[in-house]
Amino acid sequence: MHSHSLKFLYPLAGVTVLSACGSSKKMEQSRPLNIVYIMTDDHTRQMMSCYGSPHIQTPNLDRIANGGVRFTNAFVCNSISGPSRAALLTGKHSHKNGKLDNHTSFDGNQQTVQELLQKAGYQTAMVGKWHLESDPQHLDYWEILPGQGYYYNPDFITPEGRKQHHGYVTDIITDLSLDWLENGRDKEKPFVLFLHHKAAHRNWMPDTADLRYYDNKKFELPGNFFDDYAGRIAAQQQEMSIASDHDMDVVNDLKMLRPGVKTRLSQAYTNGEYARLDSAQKKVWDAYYQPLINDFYASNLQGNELAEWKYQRYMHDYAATIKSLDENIGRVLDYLEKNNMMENTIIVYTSDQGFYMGEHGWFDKRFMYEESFSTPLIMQLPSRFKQHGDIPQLVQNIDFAPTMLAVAGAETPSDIQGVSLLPLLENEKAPKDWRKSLYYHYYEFPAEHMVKRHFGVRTDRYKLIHFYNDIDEWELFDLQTDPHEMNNLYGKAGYENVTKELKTELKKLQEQYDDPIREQFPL
Ligand code: SGN
Ligand code: CA
Repeated sequence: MHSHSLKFLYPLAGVTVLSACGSSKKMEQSRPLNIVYIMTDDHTRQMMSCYGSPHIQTPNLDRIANGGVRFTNAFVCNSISGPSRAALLTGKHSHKNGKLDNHTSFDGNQQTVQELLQKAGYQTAMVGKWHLESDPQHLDYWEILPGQGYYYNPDFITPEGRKQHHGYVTDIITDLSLDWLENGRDKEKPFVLFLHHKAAHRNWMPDTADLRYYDNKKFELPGNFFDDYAGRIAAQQQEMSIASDHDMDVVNDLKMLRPGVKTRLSQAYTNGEYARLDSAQKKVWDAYYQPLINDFYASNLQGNELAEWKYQRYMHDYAATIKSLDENIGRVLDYLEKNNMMENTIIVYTSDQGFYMGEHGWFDKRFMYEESFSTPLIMQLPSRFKQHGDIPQLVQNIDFAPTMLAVAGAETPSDIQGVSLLPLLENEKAPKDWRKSLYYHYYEFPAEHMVKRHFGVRTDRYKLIHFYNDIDEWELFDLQTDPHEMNNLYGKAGYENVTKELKTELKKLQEQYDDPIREQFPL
């Protein structure tokens, strides 16, 4: 068996010949692997037990990690939804695919991975959060949420127009995906299924069935919850603080709805998610939240007590939202197992970026700090792959497209900037010349949460960030001695050489990826 471990890499021509003569079962085993690419929204490693979450268990995600690999250094190139999705589909950094922030529309006429996979004989499907504004192209099947979509009774956009489905979004996205796997696809062809969940995006609306699941849980406060942001100017000026009533809204985010109480975002809740609950759902919802609402307004918490209460409610609702997500991932795994598809399918689980679960006192993402720059990445692999367990190499979301193309045995066009992860999966020893640093560039400012524009470089040990636009600040962190990035070493004595080396590396990356920003800030 092992001597044939590279068999799935043969080109498309071979597939056609085989599929014309082989029995269907034999063909299933010898043709290129199927890809089930599951991407959630804002799901972070701190909330996955396979990444050692101090908070919750995610047993079905553990199944994926146990059946393959866990990347311990996976990152995004721009920590926000639309740009992350564009990087996935193009294999390019934001300045090359044109999707710099959530507000610009993605040019769908450019080369995409689903187009190349389709040409290589794959069936292509996309279900769930799309968030690229322009219409999907080169997908044999698609059913997507408009914009962020809703948790309850969500609308979907399809090639035939809009449809509303009754129920909870994580269930529905899974139902649609399983239905396509069972009834929609051409079973003679390999496929890629992009299964893109809305969970666990703000404002963290759990399934009514899971509302009480974490009720007896007290979530441990991160050590730097009361961070004072000393030495980090951009961090002082963000608007994503749990403690701030402006940033984290007690009604919209924490559901403390009471007649007469108006907050910045209370209408977003009453006209949005809350309004979408049907009467049965609303009954269960209100029965759960009303006593909490009564207690909350009666206790009149202030200061740190209020901040900690907000943290507990945030963590509770986020965790309960993940409960349904994990169960629905289990349904997908069960289906693939039951249909003997584990040996001809790679299952990827990742998120559009990481998230803050109270670290630095925050929710949301955007910063190049570890919690949001990183993204979970685990894969269930057929047994012919040699690699198992942890993969520590630096990888990035621009690597997904070339990885999928390599799995398909298709050529990767030279303008794709990521690299295939297959060599890391196939061999127990990683290639010696694997990349030594990663490039990051975030653009969405001024905008919600007010995270300044910045770019930077991360190596195994260090991170150098430059914040620009209406600010001109540098930050340097030693991740070995300061994993929580509290101590900005930039400009401190003794770090001159490290800084110089990192600037040289940053310059090299900006040249390699051809980021025009380098003309504005020559290094
Ligand atoms: C919404 C959220 C923000 C979030 C962005 C981007 N506000 O605007 O908190 O940062 O989405 O998220 S909300 O009041 O509408 O919930 S992303 O994952 O799509 O990039
Ligand atoms: Ca997101």
